Order: sequence, then C-alpha cells, then structure tokens
Amino acid sequence: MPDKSISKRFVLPMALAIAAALPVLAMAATTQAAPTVAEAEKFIKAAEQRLETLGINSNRAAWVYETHITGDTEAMSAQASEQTLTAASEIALQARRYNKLKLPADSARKLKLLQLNLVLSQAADREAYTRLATTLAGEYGKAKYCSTPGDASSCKDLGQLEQIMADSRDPAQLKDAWIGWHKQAIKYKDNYAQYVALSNKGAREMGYADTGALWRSQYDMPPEQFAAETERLWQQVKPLYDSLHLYVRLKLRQTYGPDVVPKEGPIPAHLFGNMWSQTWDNLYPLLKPQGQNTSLDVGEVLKERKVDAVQMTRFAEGFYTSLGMEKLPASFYENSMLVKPRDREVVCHASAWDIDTLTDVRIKMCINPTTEDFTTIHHELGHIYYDLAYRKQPGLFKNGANDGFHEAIGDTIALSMTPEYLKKIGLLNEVPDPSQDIGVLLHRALEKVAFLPFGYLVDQWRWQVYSGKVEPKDYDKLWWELREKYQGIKRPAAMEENGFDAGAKYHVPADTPYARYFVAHILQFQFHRALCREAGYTGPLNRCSIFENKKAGAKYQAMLSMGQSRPWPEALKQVAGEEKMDASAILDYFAPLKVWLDAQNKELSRQ
Ligand code: X8Z
Ligand code: ZN
Repeated sequence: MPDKSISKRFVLPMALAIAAALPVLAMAATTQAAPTVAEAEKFIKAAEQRLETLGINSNRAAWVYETHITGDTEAMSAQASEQTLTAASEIALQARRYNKLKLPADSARKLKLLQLNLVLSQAADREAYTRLATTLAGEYGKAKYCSTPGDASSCKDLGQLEQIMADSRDPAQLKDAWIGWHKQAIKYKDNYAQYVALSNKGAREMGYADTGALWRSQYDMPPEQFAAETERLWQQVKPLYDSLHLYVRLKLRQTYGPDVVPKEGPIPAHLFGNMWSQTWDNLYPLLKPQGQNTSLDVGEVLKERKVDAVQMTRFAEGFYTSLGMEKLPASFYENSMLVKPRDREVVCHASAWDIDTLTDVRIKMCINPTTEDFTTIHHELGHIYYDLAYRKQPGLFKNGANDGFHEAIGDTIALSMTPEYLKKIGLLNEVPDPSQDIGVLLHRALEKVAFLPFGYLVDQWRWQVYSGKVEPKDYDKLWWELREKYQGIKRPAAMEENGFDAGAKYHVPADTPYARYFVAHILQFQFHRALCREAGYTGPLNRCSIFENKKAGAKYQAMLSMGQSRPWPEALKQVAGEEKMDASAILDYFAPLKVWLDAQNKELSRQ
C-alpha cells in the first residue's frame, strides 16, 4: 500500500471506480440475512486482493507526482488515490456486515483492519478530499522563501534554509530563515482547514468521533488507552529532557548572551540548529564538554572523500547485510531518487516506498553528505528491510506491527553506529577511549532526547484540531501553547496574522500521523537493549553495536517478518521478551549523561 512508512493508511489501493453505489450497499447490508463465516472469509480474501492490486497503481502515480511535481502528475495522482479511497470506503462499509461473526483470529484481525479507514460515500467529497491531500503535499514540496520578492535569485528552498539553520550562529540570519520558511504555510492554510473538515466527515461516516480518534485506534487498544500510554511515557522521560534543556539554555546563554537567551521561560525557537527545533545535534560544537574532541560527526569525512549518495546508501545497506539480511534488489538502485534533481520540483522530505509489496522498493531522498542524512538513510532502509521481510505475509498484514515499529527499525540500527563501528568502516579516524563517552552521549541526546517533546506534541495539536476544539484562527495559538509547554521554546517573533506555523512541518500538510515517531523513539531503545542482549553484550548500552552479529540479526528479522499479522505487543515480545512500551531503556542508555548534566547544570548555574 502507499508508502506505508510515511503515508496514510486510509488512502488504500484500488482499481475500479464504483462511485455512487456506496449508500445503497450500506443499506443492503442491513436488510440481508445473517452472513456465514465462509462468506466473511470470501469477502476478506477478495477485498485483500483488490486493495493490494489497486495499491500498486496509486503508489506509482504518487511516486511520479512526488518526484516530478506538475499539474498533470498532480491530477493523475489525485485520481489514483480517489479510486483507492472509493474502494477502501466501499470495503470498510461492507465489512461491518461480518462484525458479529466469530471468525478465526487472522480473519477477525483482517476484518478489523479493513474498518480502520475513513469512508466518504459522496463522490464529490472523495474528489475534493484526494485533490486537497495531493495539492497540499505538492505545495509544501514547492515552497520557497524569496527574501527579495520578485527576485528569483533571492529564493531559497527548504534544503537551503535548513542549511542556514544548521550552520549559522547569527541570530538575525537564523530568525530571517526561520520566519521566511514559516510564512510559506499561510498559503495553504485554507486548503488544510477544508481538508480537515472532509477528513472528519469521513471518520464520522465510519463511526469514529473524528480523524484523531481514528488515528489513535490503530494500536491494538482503545484510543483513550493509547493516549494515556503516550502520556505515561512522556512523564517517564521528562526529567531527562528537562536536564538537557537546562544545560542547552546555560550554554546558549554563553554563546548568544542574556539578551537573546532568557534565564527562565521558553527559549527562542530559531537557536537550536534545526528549523523545527526537533533535533539539536547541529549545536554539538557549541555544547560539547571541555576536553572532548570526538563526536559522531562523519560529515567532514564524507565531504572530503567525496562519498556520493549511492555510496552513502551502500554503507547503510552494508549494515543490514552484516546482520544476515538480504542485499537490496538491483531495482532499488535503479528506481530510487537519491539526489535532488536540478530540473524539476520534487518533494524532498525523505520517504520509503513499497511500490508492489514484493521487491519493487525505493527511497526518495535529497541526500547531502552530512551526518544527519547518513543517519536518515539508515532510517529509510529500516522501512525498506521491514517491507522486504514481511512480503510473504498476506496483503493486509504487509505493514508494521504498528506505525511506531516501522519508524523504529532503522533508528535502532543507527544506534549501533558507535564510534567503533564508524572506525571499522573507515569513516572515523580514531576510536575514542571511554573517557570520551560523555561527548558521544551528549551528541546522541541532542538527537534523541531533544526530539521527545516534539514527537509528542505534534499530534497533541492535531488531535485537538481534528476534534474541532480549535478553529483555524487559533491554530497558531494552540501550536505555541504546546511548543512552550512541552519543548520549552517560543516563537522568535510575534505571531503572524492568520499564521499557520504547524503547517511548516512536512507531516501536517502531508497529513502523516506523528505520534509514531514518539513511540519509535521509545521503542528503538527497547529494541537496541534487547538485540545487544541477544548478541551477548553486557557493557554500557551506548557502546554496543550489533554490526556483523548474525544472532541479533536473526532475532530482529523474525520480528520484521511478522509484519502486522499479530497485535504489536506480540511482536515486541518476540524481540524483547516484554509486552509493554517502556522508557527505562532510553533512561538506562542516557543514565551516565543525566548524572553529568545535573552536575554541569549546578556548576553553570552558579557562574
Ligand atoms: O519524517 C521522518 C523520516 C521519514 S518517515 C525522514 N522523520 C521525522 C521527521 O523528519 O520529522 C524521522 C524522524 C522524525
Ligand atoms: Zn520513517
């Protein structure tokens, strides 16, 4: 189905457009005689096949659109998703007819999955919905900030603006890039608001309170329980985040001075080295402990040695094959988009695509020789290896145990990119001795711990938007309340008239759920801890790499190949022997850093 990693599972595959029949079918379901188990199984099988075949069509159309944005490709992609939605809607409604039957476990699970969809029974709604969804993705992809309006040479795309956010230490320049980008989203705010209304209509037709409730229903537990679980995890990790936030504040005050960085209260969002302040590792050179000279930074080496995008991808593939996993099919390299094309508009945000749910897998990414992109390739290949591992499952089970699992697979591998590993593959000159661990841990925390509140709050915002509790005029107000509450950051300038800052983050216009990344940031440490244990490793978690360990690889592969065939706690149990999401793994991993941060904070606060 479409690019499971990053797209919506509600826009499922399809081929035959059968529009206006929907309400009739829904009614027919209530008047017919009680169905039998055999009928239900026949229905499920047919639905599964139909959706799988038709998905290929909409995947291809979406791929062509996102790698070559034009009016034509937009229209074709929207049309393909509409056909998909039509089929998925029809099937979801028909599936209800079998809900009261006692079915074998696999069939019952499939029947449930078929109903985790929005349903739009009016053809006009489906057309408007898929057109808006497609347009929004393209608008984000094409957006540029032109500092001198009308002068094309002053225009910068997101990649260029992100580079400024990462490298510049000039608050005025950072603020300009930050505001310039965030203003772009205003252009599609109306489209987004219309899209939200239609999406909710679809969720309600299927019996969900709203789209947020539908999203929260995808975790093998009641939606309220999922919300409570994520809150529990957030409370577990908050003290660690608070220590990091204070340390960063104290160090940023040294760099930018007390006029720019306040002693208390939220810190301006443009100072974290990232457009969304979601990861802070670009600040490492400013924040690194005294006497620490190693880091996980491979950017310089990649640039110096002119390692290109294909070679970077080969390095990542090499990690997976070292675990005993298969080589990527040749078609992966033939079909993927690894470099930003110069002659056309594309959606650069990295994504992994399972085009035909067999071996036509691809990634789409605008790779630059940076540490961040090197890590992201490992992330994307995690999606790809998951896709490949579950390709023998029936169509409806060809997905992650939950979407957080999908996001955690490659990140787990990237946690094994220790200095020792980087030295082994020739990307680092020296292996640091254990006295340098704090620097390495801090670098990791700036990537992983810094992300947690952002990973949590994006869907706190969206759940409220979908619930109707907040109207478009208050989108920004809520967004900044949450950014302040969870991340402890504030807008670098007053809010814009009718602004749409949330829309400046890819996943909002692309309508990709975000709680998955929060879940993934907890799970990946659980996976890492379990795989290190499987490899027979007993030392500190930050020094463990499962590179070349076939035993750990086999354990991982066994979980991957289950796909979505069982509730996710069983998949977790398979790999980690535990059934609950648990932040103790991430806390263990960073325990030495927490002690160090608290001591530093005491010291620095005195100065
Ligand atoms: O969107 C992504 C991946 C594709 S699934 C590149 N990530 C989130 C983001 O960039 O905001 C990975 C981590 C968080
Ligand atoms: Zn991903």
